[in-house]
Amino acid sequence: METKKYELPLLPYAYNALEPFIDQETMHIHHDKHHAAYVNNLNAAIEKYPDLFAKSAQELIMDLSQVPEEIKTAVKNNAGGHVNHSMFWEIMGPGAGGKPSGKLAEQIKKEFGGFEEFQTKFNDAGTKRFGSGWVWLVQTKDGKLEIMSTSNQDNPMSEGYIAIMGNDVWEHTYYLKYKNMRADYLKAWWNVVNWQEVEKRFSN
Ligand code: MN3
Repeated sequence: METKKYELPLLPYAYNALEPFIDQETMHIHHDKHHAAYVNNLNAAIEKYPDLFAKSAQELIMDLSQVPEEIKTAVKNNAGGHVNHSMFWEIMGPGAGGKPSGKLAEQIKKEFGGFEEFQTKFNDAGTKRFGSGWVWLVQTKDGKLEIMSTSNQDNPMSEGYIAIMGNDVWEHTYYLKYKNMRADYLKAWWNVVNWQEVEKRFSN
């Protein structure tokens, strides 16, 4: 059987494209080292059960019961890291920011009271996540929006949610520029959110 290894996607813009909100050096370390390590570690784990290379990283984390016990934790962490970061690069962009539009904007207004209220709640959930993890806007099976946070590289897809957008609150995301001020990073991050990409992930 032919095995196709998981690959690190190219950053869809220049490393300095998100300046001044996310600095170039952070982007290099984050993409070229951290994300690359998740991909390499995922490949190393799956080598032992190469039939699993037929599944996408997303398929792996959506149903971890199909993954042998011996590599389950490695797959959860590293397929999660691969899926989460692949999304993260795509939902950011240069000259982005602003607000969502269309159906997503309407539903955010309906469920959170308004865009600013939504941002405050999202930032709050990201600030309160203890240690390393992610903060998410997810859609439930019945189509409702929720804000949640997860630890480590856990993805809400493993719990049956659709991940619409997520922000990485591991220190490696912000420490060079923002030091310990995670809340400042969370506020600045809205300036690089590519709402067109986020809206693609929202189904209505
Ligand atoms: Mn990260």
